Amino acid sequence: MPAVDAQPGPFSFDLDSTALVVIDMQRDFLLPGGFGESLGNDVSQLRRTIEPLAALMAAWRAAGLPLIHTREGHKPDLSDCPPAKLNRGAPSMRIGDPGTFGRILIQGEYGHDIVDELQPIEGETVIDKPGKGAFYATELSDILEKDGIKSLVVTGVTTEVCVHTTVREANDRGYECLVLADCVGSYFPEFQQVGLKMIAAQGGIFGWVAESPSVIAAIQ
Ligand code: C5J
Repeated sequence: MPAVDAQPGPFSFDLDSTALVVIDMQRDFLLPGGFGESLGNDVSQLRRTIEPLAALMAAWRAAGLPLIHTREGHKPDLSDCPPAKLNRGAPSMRIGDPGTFGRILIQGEYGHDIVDELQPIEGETVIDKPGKGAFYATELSDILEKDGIKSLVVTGVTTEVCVHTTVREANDRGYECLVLADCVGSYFPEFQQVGLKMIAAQGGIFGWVAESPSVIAAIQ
């Protein structure tokens, strides 16, 4: 059973029951000129994850292990977007408005899809989720159960929002979660730092934290 150096201690996982989850690496969040940047965010804080994540995905695929992508977004008629989410804050652009890359966070639009460097390949699961967590109103739970998955290696954006929500949901459902610090990103450096600390604090209150090279070495 491979094990990697992690916080708060070694993370062991079985190759037959571990999936890599890549959360919301979408153009709307990551591309310069897109929705994320329109909110005043520094997208370079997210874009630094692309290279290590591409290397991890290549190694994961080479090892023949299951890879699951998620995308946050909504139906074109916004029927799955609660008003509380749609109307939150005072952004210059809202979900569903026309943006640089099509209607913002709307399924089927260019901006809603995953960045070119990390596009899914045939056979990989893509979960469309209306919420921050990947379990809420999706088929993820059924897929993991059907495939006998017990551990998740979690990557993507943003650390303190969709990554945290998903890891907390997964932890409550009994999954062991390893979050990779170099493959998750926040627009806010302080949230990145504290977000990672929160996961591994108190003996790993809802997961472990490591770096991707140690996982790549463990699966080769
Ligand atoms: C946010 C996400 N931050 N994927 N989405 O709205 O974290």
